[in-house]
Amino acid sequence: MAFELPPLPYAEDALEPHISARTLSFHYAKHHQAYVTNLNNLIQGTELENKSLEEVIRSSANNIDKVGIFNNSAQVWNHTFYWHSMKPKGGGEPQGSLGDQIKKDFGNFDEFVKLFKQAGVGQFGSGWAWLVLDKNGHLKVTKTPNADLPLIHGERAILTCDVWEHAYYLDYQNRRPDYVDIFLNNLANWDFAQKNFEA
Ligand code: MN3
Repeated sequence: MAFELPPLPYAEDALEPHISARTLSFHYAKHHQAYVTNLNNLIQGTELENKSLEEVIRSSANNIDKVGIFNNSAQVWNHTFYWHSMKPKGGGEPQGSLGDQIKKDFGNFDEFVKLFKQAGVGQFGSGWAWLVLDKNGHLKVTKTPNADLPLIHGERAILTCDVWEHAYYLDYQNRRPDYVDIFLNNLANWDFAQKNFEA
């Protein structure tokens, strides 16, 4: 059973003016689709064919013979998670138990913002900025290169921002800091993050 490109949780122009329909269209219909297509081609006829996406990711992680499978399966997962990490009229400070835990683990929301921005801007080359729940139940900000993701580090993903150039270059060119600011101020989907926190 082949993997399929999951539907976007909103229209391609829903995040304008912050992320253009042109960016979202290329990112979803070309990049995300390519990871799905590549993954299906790589696992066709192998023992991974009928595994869940998470199982494929775990079994190919840190395996020199399965680098392509890991990269594509992880990127399929990362992008689906990223679409849900944003929403129209998102951003700002979260309320509820996640908001409380952020204050507890980071001291205050501004400190989280500072660390998340540092992670996104400071990731050299392609990668991801994350809010995760670590093994000890503490919230942490991390960054990962390329397709790497919290799942294989024993951490639970709560929220992510894609900082590959394809995520922002058409709209922001080299201004990655502006894109990460906009993500935090106008796009971050704290309802989704709260669900991941409670899960
Ligand atoms: Mn991407």
